[in-house]
Amino acid sequence: MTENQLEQQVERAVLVGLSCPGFTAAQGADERTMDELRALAETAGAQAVAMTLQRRPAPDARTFIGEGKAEEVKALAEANDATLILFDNELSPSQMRSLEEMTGRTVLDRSALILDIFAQRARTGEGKLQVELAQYQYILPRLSGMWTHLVRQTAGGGKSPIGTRGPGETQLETDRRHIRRRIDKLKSDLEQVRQVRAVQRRQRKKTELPMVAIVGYTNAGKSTLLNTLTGANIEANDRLFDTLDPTTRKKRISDTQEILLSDTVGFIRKLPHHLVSA
Ligand SMILES: Nc1nc2c(ncn2[C@@H]2O[C@H](COP(=O)(O)OP(=O)(O)OP(=O)(O)O)[C@@H](O)[C@H]2O)c(=O)[nH]1
Ligand SMILES: [Mg+2]
Repeated sequence: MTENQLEQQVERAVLVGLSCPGFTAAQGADERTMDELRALAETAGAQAVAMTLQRRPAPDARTFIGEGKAEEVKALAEANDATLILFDNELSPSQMRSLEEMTGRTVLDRSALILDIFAQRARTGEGKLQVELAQYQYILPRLSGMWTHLVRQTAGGGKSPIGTRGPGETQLETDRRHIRRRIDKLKSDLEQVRQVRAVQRRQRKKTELPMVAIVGYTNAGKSTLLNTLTGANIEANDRLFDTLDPTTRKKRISDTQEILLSDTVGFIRKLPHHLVSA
């Protein structure tokens, strides 16, 4: 593959954030969360080509950032050849739709982006079930219109454009009831997985080994630490949410004492609440 072809595969994105005096930390955007959004975009396979942080007294009901700013974002996208506009804040379904109509570009918010990364990364059965559940829960209230123009492929697909790795198109646009049924099914499947896990946990408790978890911000070096301490062969990479399916290893810490050491999924600011259990 030539370099030119490679370049074409990377989606170019304009990053947008809005700061308002009345916003909570979870609602707002600032330089720090915008930096994080850039890292999230790169992890998802997009290149941030422009960035703008808007301040206004309150969000605009229709366009969120205000009509004038939306025009500016459109011009930025045109000037930079961007196909994608990524918001650091959560948008309402109708705001997303208005912005897509105004800019002629795919508009995604932070939650959609994180969901997309999770869909790329989940490896185990349980991880995949949880991501699919979170995707459906995110999509359900947004069904009317917004996703319909996106060409959706199968969940977890590798090649589809960012924001389109999700459940298939036909179900989404037409059948809310189908999605609700699917959500129920996923929940009951997960419940079964949980019961199996509970049994495993009880067995582990019977062995009476103390459990230690390595926790911290995503990309902090948790998996690397577990690898170093136990010789486990977990992937450790310089990208966000590399580990979604945590590993546990036994570790001898003295002549008489062994412990169980677990890797965990990293923290990030403003994680969409549907994804917390995942
Ligand atoms: N300079 C430096 N880099 C480190 C250190 N520990 C890990 N890294 C690097 O930091 C990056 C992230 O490490 P990981 O172990 O994958 O981080 P993590 O906390 O498991 O990240 P997630 O699974 O994404 O939450 C990798 O590129 C590591 O090589 C360290 O002590 N010093
Ligand atoms: Mg890790």
